[in-house]
Amino acid sequence: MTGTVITVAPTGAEVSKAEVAALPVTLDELVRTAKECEALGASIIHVHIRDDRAEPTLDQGRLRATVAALRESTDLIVQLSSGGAVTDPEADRLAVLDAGPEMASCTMGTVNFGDGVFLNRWEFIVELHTRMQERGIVPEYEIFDLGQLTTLQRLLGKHGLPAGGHVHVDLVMGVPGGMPGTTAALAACEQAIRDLPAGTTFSATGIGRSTIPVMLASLSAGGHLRVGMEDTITYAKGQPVESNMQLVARAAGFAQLAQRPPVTPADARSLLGVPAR
Ligand code: KMH
Ligand code: ZN
Repeated sequence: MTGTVITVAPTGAEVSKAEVAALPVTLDELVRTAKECEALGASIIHVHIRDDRAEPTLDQGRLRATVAALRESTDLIVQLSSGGAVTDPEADRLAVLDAGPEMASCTMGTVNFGDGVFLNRWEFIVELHTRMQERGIVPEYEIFDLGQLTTLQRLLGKHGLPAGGHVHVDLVMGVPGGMPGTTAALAACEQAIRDLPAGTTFSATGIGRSTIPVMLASLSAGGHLRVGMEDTITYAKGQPVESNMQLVARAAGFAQLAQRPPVTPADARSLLGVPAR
């Protein structure tokens, strides 16, 4: 596997539409973004949705409509966030799986998250993991701190491999409260990933100004990339991000320079154990 899986995380739950007008929050905006990012090299879309007031929501009807619209309009792997916003109750986060995504995120521990707490109790993690196993939904294990890789090792040891049999983690670096977005921290994670099942893959994203160091470190360590306005709203010092497409284009350019060009959604499915469409 020499190519790069590029995930776009276009919206998230934290950025305010009032402050960042380019943030895609309606279904139309999301679908248009998805199509354009696919054309630029993205193969996965990590989805958070918003309500009519552009506030984060886990409304089941909207989630289902979003999955259907993205599948209809693109070939991207649709990965729903089970993380939601820090205020979302566990029951609503589990119910995200009812919307029938191909993939969903599954965070490996509690972490301070700016002024909030992103709560992920062990029992909740086990429930998410086993429900995904039962339903054939492929998890992306979200890692905010080094020790969460050990939690993942414990989870797999006690409860078995995920649907599809392949383990894929995403290092979310530079969250205030989590690990820093540095080459040293990424290298420590890469070392710990070697203790996970053979063939485990990883992607990485750096929040805010750590986006470029993390992207370069991940490419050099054989990792994949996640970019998007969920994680980064400043393109360069004093220059706001214009669109998710701008971030995907930059990631695809770096991947090309690293001689690890973006892979297609079909190739990403085969790498990650997601059934072909
Ligand atoms: N919005 C964060 C509290 C995920 O999508 O799984 C959690 C998050 C992780 O974004
Ligand atoms: Zn997310």
